[in-house]
Amino acid sequence: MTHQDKHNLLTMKDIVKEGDPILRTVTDNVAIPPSDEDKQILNKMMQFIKNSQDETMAKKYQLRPGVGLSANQLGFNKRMFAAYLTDEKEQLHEYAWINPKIISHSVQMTYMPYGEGCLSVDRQVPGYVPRYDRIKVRAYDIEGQEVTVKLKGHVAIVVQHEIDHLNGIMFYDHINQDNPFELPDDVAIKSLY
Ligand code: UDB
Ligand code: ZN
Repeated sequence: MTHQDKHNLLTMKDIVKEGDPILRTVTDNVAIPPSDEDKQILNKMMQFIKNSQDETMAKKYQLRPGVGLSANQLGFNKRMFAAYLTDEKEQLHEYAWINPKIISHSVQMTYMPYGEGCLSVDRQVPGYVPRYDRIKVRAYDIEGQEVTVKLKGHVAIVVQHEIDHLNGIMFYDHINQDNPFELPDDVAIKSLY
């Protein structure tokens, strides 16, 4: 790690917190192929997530262990996000996606049994966040190549959470106002775990 890199590291203070209007903005599409500047932003976002999952780095820079980050969480009005996590089958998912779109989804829904949090939200918000169990996403990767990927379970939840950010939607917008642990009864729902 060079001196220069260190000062370019994203930390929690770079992350926009709830209340900032950028988190309620429907973000703009990014030009394809992405500019060097957009690629650099996306690479830094991915590095932040990886650092946050590295025990040494997380401790040193006080990072919350994250699995995804959208560009508007850094204040950029740009339609792109990074996600990095291993799924239920120990498969690694590493996505740096531009202009992502859910092109189809299951009727079946799912939710995180302990609810969701957010790197932009410094409080606990109890309640179930119903999500599609399976999604098919079309996006452009950092090289500007179109990709179509089918996802399910936890990684599908993460990608829906990030695409929501790009549409100005927060996870708690999906929580039932009257009873946070009530689920919609018009669809079959299963708990993730
Ligand atoms: C997260 N992390 O990064 F089930 F190994 C959350 C925070 C807000 C708690 C840091 C997370 O869910 N980590 C996690 C969960 C597991 C297993 C595991 C690590 N986000 C990302 C975010 O706010 N992006 O905008 C919130 C997640 C809640 C549901 C999907 C994204
Ligand atoms: Zn979030």
